[in-house]
Amino acid sequence: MPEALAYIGLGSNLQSPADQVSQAVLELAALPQSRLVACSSLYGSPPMGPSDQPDYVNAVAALTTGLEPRALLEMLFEIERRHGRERLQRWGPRTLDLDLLLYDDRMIDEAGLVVPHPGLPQRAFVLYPLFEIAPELDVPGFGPLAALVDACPRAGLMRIEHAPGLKRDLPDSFT
Ligand code: 5RX
Ligand code: CA
Ligand code: CA
Repeated sequence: MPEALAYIGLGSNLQSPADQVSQAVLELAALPQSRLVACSSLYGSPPMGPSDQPDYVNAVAALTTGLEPRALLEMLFEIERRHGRERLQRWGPRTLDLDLLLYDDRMIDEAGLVVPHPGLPQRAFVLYPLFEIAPELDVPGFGPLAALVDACPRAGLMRIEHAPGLKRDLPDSFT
């Protein structure tokens, strides 16, 4: 079965968000037929959307996978459930949110499965971590990632640390 390259967005703002995100990266790495090939630093940012909730920790991971998009999505939901994800209010606080951002260069628009993720072009907490690990990427339907980053204010997004066990050197110019 052919391997695809998928990018996953991670977010948490409850119950030790940095630990939730770091642990979830390890669970992504352990998915069947999949290998973790890159992971961004962790980033902190104020909530977008409803503002009456704690700040978030976000990151983006890259996986090569033999899983089809729908199978991968189901496994992301399973990891969210293991982290005690409860769906109370739309865009409310959560222990863990995993979004399938990109799957190869495919454009998918099915019930519950839209790729590229529709929020991607406007969300600093997705664009900047993604750019850290894939600066040359073209986003299907939206063009060069670098142009999306240039058009998107950081909106308080701060790089806070490397993902544990995945420390790498970044250029000194990198903030
Ligand atoms: C709704 C995102 C409206 C943006 C959402 C996160 C807008 C968030 C997250 C941060 C949400 C979806 N804010 N808000 N990180 N998720 N910083 O992961 S809800 Cl405009
Ligand atoms: Ca999300
Ligand atoms: Ca989600």
